[in-house]
Amino acid sequence: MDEAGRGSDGGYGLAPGRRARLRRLDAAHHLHPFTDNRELAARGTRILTHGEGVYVHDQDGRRLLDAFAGLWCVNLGYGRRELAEAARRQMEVLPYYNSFFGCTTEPAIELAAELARHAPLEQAMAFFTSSGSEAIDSVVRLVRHFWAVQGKPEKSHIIGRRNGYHGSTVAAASLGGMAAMHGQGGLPIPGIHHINAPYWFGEGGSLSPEAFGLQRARELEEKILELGPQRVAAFVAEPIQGAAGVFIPPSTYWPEIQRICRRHDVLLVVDEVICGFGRTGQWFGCQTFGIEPDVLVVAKGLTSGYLPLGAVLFGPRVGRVLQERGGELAHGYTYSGHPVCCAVALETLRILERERIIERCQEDTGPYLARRWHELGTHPLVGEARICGMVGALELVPDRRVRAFFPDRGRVGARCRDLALQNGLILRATWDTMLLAPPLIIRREEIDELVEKAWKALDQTQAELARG
Ligand code: PXG
Repeated sequence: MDEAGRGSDGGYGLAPGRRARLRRLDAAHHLHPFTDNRELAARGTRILTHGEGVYVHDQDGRRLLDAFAGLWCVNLGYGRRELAEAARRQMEVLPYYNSFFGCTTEPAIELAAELARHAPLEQAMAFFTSSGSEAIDSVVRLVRHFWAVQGKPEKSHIIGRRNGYHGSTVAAASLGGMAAMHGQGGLPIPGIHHINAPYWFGEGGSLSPEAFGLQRARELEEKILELGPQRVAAFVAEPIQGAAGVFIPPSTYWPEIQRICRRHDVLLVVDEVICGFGRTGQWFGCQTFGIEPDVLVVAKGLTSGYLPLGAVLFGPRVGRVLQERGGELAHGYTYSGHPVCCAVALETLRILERERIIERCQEDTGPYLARRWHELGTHPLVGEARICGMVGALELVPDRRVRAFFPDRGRVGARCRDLALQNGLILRATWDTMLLAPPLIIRREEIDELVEKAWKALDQTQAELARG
């Protein structure tokens, strides 16, 4: 790297002195989320400096293909000037006003209406938050309120899934089914229950995917009957479980869940924080899986990750009750309907439509990515390659003829992730499952590069395993 910090591949990194100073300050003053902070302080953090398209650049001026869209969110890719422009315009006109006390702003109104136009809900009503976690917390409070104002305060229990991920606030982490998260901070809170996930590769045993999907869906009915349907407010689930390892459910799963929720009058809340806005090849995961939810939760791709924004979208049944019989909603955030975030979301939705990005994923890049991803499925280290639209996973296994994990789960996945990074590719690992969620704007030649680099990382991982 030269004095200006120009790296070998032409990207601008950080000059060595500045890089060292930033790392020192980071280690001294910054606690990182989902990170062993002692280990990180010793190693030194990786500092990303800028990005364009599907690439980000790091402190050393290395250009990395981001096959994980930041954190499942930068769907339009990096460096979109229109989004920066939308934020700048709104900041100049009106940087902030609240949606309390009978007020709101133009972008909040327009965005609520646009979301209602796109969402697979009739006459949707939006409640805005700053994140997916806050949106899930809002769901917990507002669905309980929905039943309470109809004279059913006891209909308050909420069912989620083991290894589901719905965020990190107290209610969202409780509703999620991550054991490590429940182990910190005294979770889960009361009134939250979990059933097993439709993770066929890991837990399907000798059942066919279809039979297994039905079996796992019927756990919901058992749980509802155990608690008593009159006490169950809602079931909350991701169309595809993302953070857990991209669990794409068998085809039998969602129709059965839908039937069970209807039969027992339990609200179906679908967490579209990852799946929403094109990730599964349609606007919403609900559409991909034919789900008709009562409530839908969005964040991440809503602004392509450019600003923090989430929303709960209520279908007519719940929305109307909250509006007409909910009284004063004793719930809300300073930044509910933040005009700058809403302006950026509006521009994000406009770009998705104008550039036909979701259609392109559906008709062209999605099928191409699927074909190339399945090629990775033939690698000797891979037990299964699965993909739905622009989200996928590879299961790394010791013997690809058997659906069984490595004994020391997580080590091989972490190694493969690190080797991919050395090759200039950002992939995420959950245990030994490699996860894929590139920006939706990824082009065919970038998909080729992604697959080539992933294959190389798999080869290198396998070579290391062979050496023992
Ligand atoms: N629901 C789902 C389905 C998510 O994936 C949230 C809610 C919470 O959103 P916020 O905006 O509060 O983070 C998420 C977030 C990972 C990882 O390791 C995934 C998420 C967040 C952090 C890490 O894959 N998803």
